Amino acid sequence: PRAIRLTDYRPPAYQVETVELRFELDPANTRVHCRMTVSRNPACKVQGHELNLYGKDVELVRLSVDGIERDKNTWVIDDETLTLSGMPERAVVEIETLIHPDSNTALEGLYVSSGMFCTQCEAEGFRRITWFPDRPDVMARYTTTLVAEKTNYPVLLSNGNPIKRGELDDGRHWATWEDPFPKPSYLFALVAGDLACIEGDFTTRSGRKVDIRIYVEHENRHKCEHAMDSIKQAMRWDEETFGREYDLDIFMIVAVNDFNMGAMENKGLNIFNSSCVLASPETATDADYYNIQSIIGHEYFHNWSGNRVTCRDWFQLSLKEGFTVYRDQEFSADLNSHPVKRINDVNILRAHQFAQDASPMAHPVRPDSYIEISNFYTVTVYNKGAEVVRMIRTLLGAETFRQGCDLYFERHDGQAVTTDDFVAAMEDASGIDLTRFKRWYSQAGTPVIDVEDHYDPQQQRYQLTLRQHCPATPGQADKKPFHIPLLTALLSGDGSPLPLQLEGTSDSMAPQHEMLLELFDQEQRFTFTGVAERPTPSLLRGFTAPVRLAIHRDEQTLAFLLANDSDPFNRWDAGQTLAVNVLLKLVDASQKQQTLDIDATVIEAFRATLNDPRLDMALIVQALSLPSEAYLADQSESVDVDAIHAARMYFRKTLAEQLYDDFARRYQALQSDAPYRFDANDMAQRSLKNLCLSWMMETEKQQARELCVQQFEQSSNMTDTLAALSTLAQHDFPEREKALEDFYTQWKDDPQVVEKWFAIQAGSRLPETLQRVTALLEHPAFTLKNPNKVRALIGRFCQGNPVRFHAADGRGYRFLADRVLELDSMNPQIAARLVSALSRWKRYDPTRQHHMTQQLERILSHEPLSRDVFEIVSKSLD
Ligand code: HT7
Ligand code: ZN
Repeated sequence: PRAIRLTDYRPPAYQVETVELRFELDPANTRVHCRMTVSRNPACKVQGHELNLYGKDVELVRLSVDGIERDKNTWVIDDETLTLSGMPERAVVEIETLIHPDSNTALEGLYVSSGMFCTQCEAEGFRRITWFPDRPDVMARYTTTLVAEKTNYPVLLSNGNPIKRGELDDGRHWATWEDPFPKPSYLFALVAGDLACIEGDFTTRSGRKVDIRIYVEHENRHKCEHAMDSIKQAMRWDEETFGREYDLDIFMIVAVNDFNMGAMENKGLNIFNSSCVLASPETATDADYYNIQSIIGHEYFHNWSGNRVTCRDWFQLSLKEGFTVYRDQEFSADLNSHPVKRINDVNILRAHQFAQDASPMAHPVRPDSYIEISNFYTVTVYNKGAEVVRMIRTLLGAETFRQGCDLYFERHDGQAVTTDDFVAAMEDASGIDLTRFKRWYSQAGTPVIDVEDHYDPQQQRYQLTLRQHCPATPGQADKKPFHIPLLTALLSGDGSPLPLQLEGTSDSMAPQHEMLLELFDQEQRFTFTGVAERPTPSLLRGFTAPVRLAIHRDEQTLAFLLANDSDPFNRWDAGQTLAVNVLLKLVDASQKQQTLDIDATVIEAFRATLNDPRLDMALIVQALSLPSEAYLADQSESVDVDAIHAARMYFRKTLAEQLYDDFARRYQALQSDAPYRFDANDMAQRSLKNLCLSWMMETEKQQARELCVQQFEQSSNMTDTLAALSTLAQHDFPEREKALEDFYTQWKDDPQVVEKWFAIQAGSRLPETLQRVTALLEHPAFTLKNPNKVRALIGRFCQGNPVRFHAADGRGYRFLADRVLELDSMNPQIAARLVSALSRWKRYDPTRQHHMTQQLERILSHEPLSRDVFEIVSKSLD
């Protein structure tokens, strides 16, 4: 397979003005008629009258230009590209194709899921429907007619507004939809099926009444209230925060059971994985409710950041994804809690994106080459991309940033643009030069900032020396310095932030207690004057840049920051660093087979946090959640999976024994009979209660076991039931099997709950987990054809259970490779996501390295192999 490069980008020779599509829907053979008006693109400077169309797995029945039938000799097909030469300046091109939705297991293009037709066209799925200039910079107006048998497919949907419908005399009916907004083909969608419709409405601030419709399978109609509330919240929030209004008369969401990702922002017709829409207190957890709200927000916000203004090419993916993740993060924070949201987002970034940046798959936020674009829907493009937007907001200030956004939307409405265009709008709105800042888009890797400080009590001067470097990444050995915003405070002995005066700047009227330091060069020195005592620096407050801080702080300093820092993020971060330091010492002791021990001050710091009445409950939960094994692995020179697991287990058991009474007291005090509400306060209470339960269970005391079983049996909401069940699943007690069985019997008809049941078993740290997971592959509720089931069982085991997946004899790796090879011909996107669990083999000991590379080579030698899996495996072995 060939790599596609950003430097090879050329504007298309032809633009498409209008597209008329007619689908005669039939699961085995769907006939697609596409009529498009094309014209030469003035932006294309090369001479020539060649129209390039892309197609994959479509049978070409007929092709005509201006009504004249063309035969095979008048075009050339090379792989996925069909080139029609001798095209006039303007023409009407008509194409008829046959496709086979019921055998489409890749879930790209048009396919059948639980008896309904649906589509997924991003990134390059439209070419599986018809031959078409399937690239994001070709934007056209679509009119779509769907024809289908009426009893099985009473609901016929596409983008835009419904304009006509009718019946045929052979039992079929039809509907025509018209989308007034020009869009790229990746935003095209259709749905046909027997679905229930839940209706709501929203009046925009300019007075437009929008009908909101959620389509789901009939048995799920009672699970849509939260999604409906979330849509209205998102519509309101985007008006208030970004001044963006909805622009069609209808906004629709459809829930689909078989879906490769979470959801898709098709214009006016968002298609969602059922697990990201459906919720009821009995079947969905707080985390599900939270997730649904944020994903609904995310897809809705794409209506502007992605649909009205879209990407010129797929290298610009972060233009819409990074910006939209930033927008959904702010939405969730505004509706729930800012510090908790920030902590969760940084946890994801550090555990997954930093790891990707340090792997063979490292790539810039704007990649410069790819083999298969589906492999670039990554934490780097999404989450680091969001951090880049957040840094721009930090540098410009909230108000100017909003002006920059307004300018960007106004300037580029209806266009397909680049991340450079986004940054240019920010520069023009603010007058700030972001030339160097743009390196965040083009350079991969996580910068490291070394911190050195010096205090001179005589001069009352405090000096911070900051040096940055960035490790090499594939194809980028040397990096230029990044422009890094570092929000900083200096804390006095009692924890209050000191007034700040930077040497060389004039006195400001109101003294600042927090200052944005901007790092541009490899080394910079900041000198603060009038500092009356040796301060404790509080750097990178709120995590203002996606960097690693290399700063030596002893346990006393970290404990001080944990107790006193006025920035809630840094307070939490100090606690995490303290825990990491203790855990890494335990790892070291475990490797040397020394006795393990934890200092009493650490235990007392945890006790004080648990019992602090002033602390927000949600923040207590964050503070008492130990760094994950994945994060500890990232912090280690070379990963010793078993020692990391042993150290973490020892920490959990010791702390649980020592604080048992405190946990039990809090657990009892947090009991409540109130009906379930999705509300920040109630959620914080439930999560603290369940955190106490899981710590108590580490002691394996009879009382804890009984409480856990009691909660499992008596709770009326899935958050508490699942918390009890997941805790039980970690312990080899007889209660465990019974609970797992009872749970399945109760919920076997609810696919989303069955997914949880698979995931809990796959995530168990018990030694027999791989055997259990292997046996579950044969379970009647499991199928490789459903991505949610694959993610729940195989994904959870390989990506969320390090100690069992990385078994020293390589069983876990062989299991994964077997599944990847089985899946590759069915659904390459999902196979490629799974195989990335083997990418970081260099971080492990020689025996594991050998087992991992053996499996990677085994996969690579398999024929045929999809582009998706080929790219990940070959880059991993490079
Ligand atoms: N823009 C979408 C990305 C996407 C996708 C969604 C579903 C299935 C396959 C997909 N490939 C790419 C989702 C989003 O980020 O909003
Ligand atoms: Zn998105």
